[in-house]
Amino acid sequence: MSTLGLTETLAGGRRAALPFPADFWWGAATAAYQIEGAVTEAGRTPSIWDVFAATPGRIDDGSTGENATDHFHRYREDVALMAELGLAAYRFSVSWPRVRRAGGVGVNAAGLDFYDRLVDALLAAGISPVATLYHWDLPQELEQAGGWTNRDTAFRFADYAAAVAGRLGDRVRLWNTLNEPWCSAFLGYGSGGHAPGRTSHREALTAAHHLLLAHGLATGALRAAAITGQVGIALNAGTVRPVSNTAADLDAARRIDGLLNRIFFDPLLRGAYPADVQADTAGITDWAFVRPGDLAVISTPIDALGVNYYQPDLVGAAEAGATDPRTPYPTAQDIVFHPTPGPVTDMGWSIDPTGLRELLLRIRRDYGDIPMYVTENGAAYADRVTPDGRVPDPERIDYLYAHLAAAHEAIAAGVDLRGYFVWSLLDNFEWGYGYTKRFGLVHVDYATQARTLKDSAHWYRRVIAAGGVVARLPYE
Ligand code: IFM
Repeated sequence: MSTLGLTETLAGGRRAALPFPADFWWGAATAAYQIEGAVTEAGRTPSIWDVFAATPGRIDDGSTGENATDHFHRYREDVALMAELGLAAYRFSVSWPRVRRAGGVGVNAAGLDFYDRLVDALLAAGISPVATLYHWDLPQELEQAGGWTNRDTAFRFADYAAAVAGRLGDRVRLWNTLNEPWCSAFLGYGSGGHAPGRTSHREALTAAHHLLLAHGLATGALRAAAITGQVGIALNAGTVRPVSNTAADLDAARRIDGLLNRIFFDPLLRGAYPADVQADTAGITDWAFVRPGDLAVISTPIDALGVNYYQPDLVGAAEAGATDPRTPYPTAQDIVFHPTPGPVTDMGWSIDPTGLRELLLRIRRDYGDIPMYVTENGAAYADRVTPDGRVPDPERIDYLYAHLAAAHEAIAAGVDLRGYFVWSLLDNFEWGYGYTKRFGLVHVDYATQARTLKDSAHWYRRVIAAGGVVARLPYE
């Protein structure tokens, strides 16, 4: 990676106020269930999200991903939008229920055909394909067999990874085995806010381990398939801050950091679970699900780490009655999450780019100089198309500007950051919030499926063209 200098001259004689390395991947990300629709086409089988979303009361607006943004049929139009933005890379997820055949015997070639066409379209547009193998859409059949609490699911995932690698392994440039396994485990099996909606802290911890095992097995399967790209995982890691320096608040921050970050980083990058997390959760599980050899599989070296960052956490010891009874954190019954002072997005998430810089530096300090990508970062706002056909979203431009500036600082401080993916390319199905939250660079009218570039998309196009952040202001 080149050393950054503020006076670096960019191609065409233009200067970027915050220039990034010349080979930096400017990207955008999506996930299958959030955009594809076409849930019964080409042999796709049901996923846990089809079942969860169809359950009354689970999704704020009562919607599902049945049609979503119809990307399954409109992917060529969407790739053309990516090309218009000048994206260097596009991170999408492969839907396991599209690739798995009912009953689990063999592979659904028609499902793989879709991703084959997508990857070819990306390459034809000069965009590097980045594939995530699991972005939360477990085949429902596997959930009926125990889901991620069943160790066998990890082995089925490795089979699936091998099948996808057999088809796309010659063209995908970067693989993410899993997206945000914390959400799959602790929201899916702990708080129940995500599919499959189970509420057992013991099951959540079991699921976390089996997800990690699945990652390690899949990493081996990808490499055995002689893929040409790199392998990594995308974690929703966070910066956890104590609300004060009292011993109780410091301990609350240690425990949340353990259950959000170290429970994944340590086995992946050090080959061991953190002893304090195991001790803290000893009353919930005996960790017997960790079998001899598992940690060696989980710590199979990866090429790059993906970091999904949205906001920091501010935590402290709880006052009586202040805790969230449905906390996803197994040992957080006496911990409270405080709002970080300052502005928030439409999700109510605090806007604090210093958390991103801190997180990237912390990973490097504690786990070594591993190549990293910001695999997700972005903000939801209540965007509207104006009568003149524009979508003004100055807050999103501010958010992206500030986080890119933080990423730039991290690179300048020595972090080997190789790319940045805006979440998201398109407005989409935001899980439990349905279609009520808009994260896209591109506005989607769900009635007509019309796509409109928001001001932030025009701004991002200029950033990409200049190779760095040129201005905080909207586009010219
Ligand atoms: O939409 C999600 C995405 O699927 C995973 N990371 C966070 C995003 C915003 O909530």
